[in-house]
Amino acid sequence: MDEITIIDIRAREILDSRGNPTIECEIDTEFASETAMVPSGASTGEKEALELRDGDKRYHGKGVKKAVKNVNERIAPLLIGENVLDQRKIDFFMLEMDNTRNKSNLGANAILSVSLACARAAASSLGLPLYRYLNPNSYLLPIPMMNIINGGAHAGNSLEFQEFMILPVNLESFKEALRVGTEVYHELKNVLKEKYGKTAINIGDEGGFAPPMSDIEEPFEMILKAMENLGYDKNIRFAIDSAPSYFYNKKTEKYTISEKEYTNMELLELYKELVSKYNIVSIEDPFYEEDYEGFEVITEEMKIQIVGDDIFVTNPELLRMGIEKKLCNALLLKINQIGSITEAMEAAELALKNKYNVVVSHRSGETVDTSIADISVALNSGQIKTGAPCRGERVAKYNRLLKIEEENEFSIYAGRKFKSFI
Ligand code: 2PG
Ligand code: MG
Repeated sequence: MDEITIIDIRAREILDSRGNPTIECEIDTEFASETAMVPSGASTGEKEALELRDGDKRYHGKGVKKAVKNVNERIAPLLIGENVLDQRKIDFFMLEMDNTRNKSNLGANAILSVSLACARAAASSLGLPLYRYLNPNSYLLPIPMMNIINGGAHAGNSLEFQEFMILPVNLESFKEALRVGTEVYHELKNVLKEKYGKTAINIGDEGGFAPPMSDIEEPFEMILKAMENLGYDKNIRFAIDSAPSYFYNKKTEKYTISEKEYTNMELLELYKELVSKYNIVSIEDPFYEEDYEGFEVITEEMKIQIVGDDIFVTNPELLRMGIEKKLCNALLLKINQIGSITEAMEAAELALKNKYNVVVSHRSGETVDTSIADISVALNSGQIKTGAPCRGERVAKYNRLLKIEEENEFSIYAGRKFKSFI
């Protein structure tokens, strides 16, 4: 079948995992009806596509009625009658109608809700799971980067780094990896409770614990203890997302960690120390998004994965610049940063073609939409970042990956024999 007509498109305002409004879009074809829900970040890159919010009294200004209206009254009439299989054309129709650099006219949230619902409706109409529709040669189940200690903008504690993640590796399957990572998470809960008391097991936005720590080495020490208690020393690697817009001072161009100020090169030394002490295989956003010097030097000097999130915002143009300047060696792929499936896939392809790794990622404000699980498998990129194995909106993605693995006898778990990403 190469032509399946869009019969109806409807959007509505729903809530995300932080209780903020977001947009859900439903698309009907003759054969299927599918919905997509849009996530939302807290530590956003300055060049992300614009999330259209109402700015009035409702929901402290965060309502998305305007974006919903744009889908129902402007995008729907444009796309009803089009071929749902023509993802590229559908996305470009919306981009043309929007006609701005940052999607501020229709709203990136409005555009993405339709773009993603369109891909989901196309897959369902053909009777295919989303990953197989996006790529018939999907086979690689990703290493879950499980964010089990939260800091920065995602938690009410004093840790500057936003995410302390564990990667369960040297295991046969995704299913085993999820089990090992989850056991470490639960053991960490015991370790934290014992050391700091029960308030330490409150959780942050992505389901990781938010203990009252301020020393940057403490999270690693506590996780190490949990791993050792369980005998998983060989199965866990560490990754961090520094998300430094939270602790960077644009005026002084300094980074403040545990009340100490660092220049970018001093911060680099701190990273080197941490990497030599703990088994860290990946650092995301080690520097502020415009600190190109920091990114260039760290990518050159440290032979680990350096992931670009706020610096690239899933934008093919910015990624192209990064590739030329040799900034990072991996892309964090967040579809809502750019606002359409076509452009996000273009960014992923560009990265993979230039030997950059791709980490498919959730946002800190999420929904139970599981499309990113399928996208990570479709890209065979081998890495997904979707929080702790706790909180329904994060677990939904992990559970979806369990199903995908079960459906695919010939799939391979990306972390089966892991040495390093680089
Ligand atoms: C990040 C993300 C997701 P946010 O910085 O990588 O973990 O956070 O969605 O708040 O930008
Ligand atoms: Mg990040």
